[in-house]
Amino acid sequence: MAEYQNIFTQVQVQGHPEEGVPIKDGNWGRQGKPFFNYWAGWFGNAQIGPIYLGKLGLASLVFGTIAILIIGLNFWAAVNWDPVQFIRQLFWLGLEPPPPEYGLRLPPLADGGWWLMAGFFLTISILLWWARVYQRARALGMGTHVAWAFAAAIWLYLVLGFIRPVLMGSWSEAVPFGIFPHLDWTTAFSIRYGNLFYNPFHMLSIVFLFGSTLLFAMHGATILAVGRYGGEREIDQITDRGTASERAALFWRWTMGFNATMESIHRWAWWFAVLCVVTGGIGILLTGTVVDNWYLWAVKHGVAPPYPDLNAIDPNLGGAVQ
Ligand code: 07D
Ligand code: 07D
Repeated sequence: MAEYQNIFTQVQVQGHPEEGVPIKDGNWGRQGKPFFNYWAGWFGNAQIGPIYLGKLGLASLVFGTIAILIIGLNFWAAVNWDPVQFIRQLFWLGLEPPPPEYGLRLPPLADGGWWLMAGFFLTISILLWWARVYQRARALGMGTHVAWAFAAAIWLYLVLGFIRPVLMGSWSEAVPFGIFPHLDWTTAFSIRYGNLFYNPFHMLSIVFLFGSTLLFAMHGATILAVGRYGGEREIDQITDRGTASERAALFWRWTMGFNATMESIHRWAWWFAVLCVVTGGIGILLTGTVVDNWYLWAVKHGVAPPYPDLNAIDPNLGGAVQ
């Protein structure tokens, strides 16, 4: 009985390494001699490699490496090239965007120029990786769902670091590079614009974030629970509904009156994940461009009750009491 209470993969099948389907002419070959790793087998497939690098993959890695080098060297310079301090302070080091006086102009390197350059290279790298994801899916005759989900995340990334700063007319609006500095930016952004909790798109984004984890837990748990009937062979279960699929569906229909299907649960998952960043991007785009203070916006629209006068201070009015 207990063997079916599976959390980690317990059965590892190892045969000859699988090279994968042949690729059409004109594409690169696959790199690396495949090997097996026992620990990889606990979490996924025990076979590591070969990997398809390709022109896009290589170009993306080159641009990404340049971005990381610019960021890393700036961090290191900030601690006077001391390697020990670099490691100790790594989480606190930051590469900041240019100050507001430069607007969208090119700033000197030491005054945000490096930030602009790193952002440029990072963005190229991410876009190239997106194209690679798209092309690899097409080459395998798959749908491009992964690429479009990734595009949704890139939308939020571009809103945060490019589209909104351009609309606001200043690079200084963008996010700094750095572990804690980017968290400080996130808090400062919320405070500056009157508390992001009152932004309805932040609310929606949270719904989809929390919803994604809930759906992921429900789906993962359900499939593991019917593992003894081959439930994880999901495609078989869609085309030839076996007892695993029937039981999984009945479980939810009997528990909550409604059940997803073997196919639709993956559409639920895709949409929840995608909508988290799509709604989030809309929320950030509206902030400072259309709405200057989400708390006051919420009061105006009957979302939040007006607090006693003394508590509502609008930072945009230099701290004047509303
Ligand atoms: C688990 C897949 C693996 C990915 C990982 C991230 C880097 C950055 C760069 C030192 C789930 C790799 C990280 C390559 C190294 C330098 C310069 C994905 C998984 C492990 N954040 N954020 C993190 C990014 C924003 C926020 C962690 C990126 C916004 C909060 C990590 C972006 C806002 C918290 C990180 C980005 C925001 C974090 C873990 C880009 C609002 C945390 C991420 C490109 C959305 C958490 C110390 C993770 C933390 C955290 C990376 C953008 C808020 C460093 C790359 C501006 C509140 N963010 N973030 O697991 O522990 O993602 O921070 O937009 O609490 Mg962030
Ligand atoms: C960042 C998409 C871009 C990432 C890409 C990845 C690499 C690395 C490396 C593989 C994450 C590129 C990857 C380069 C490759 C390797 C190794 C997705 C990103 C392309 N908030 N908040 C959100 C909550 C507060 C604030 C979203 C909760 C406060 C700001 C989410 C709370 C303040 C922003 C969310 C809370 C505040 C957000 C992010 C609770 C701070 C955003 C969704 C309970 C004091 C972002 C509309 C996401 C957004 C965002 C959750 C509180 C500020 C739902 C649960 C009130 C400024 N918040 N938040 O998936 O979209 O991000 O807002 O308190 O910008 Mg928030």
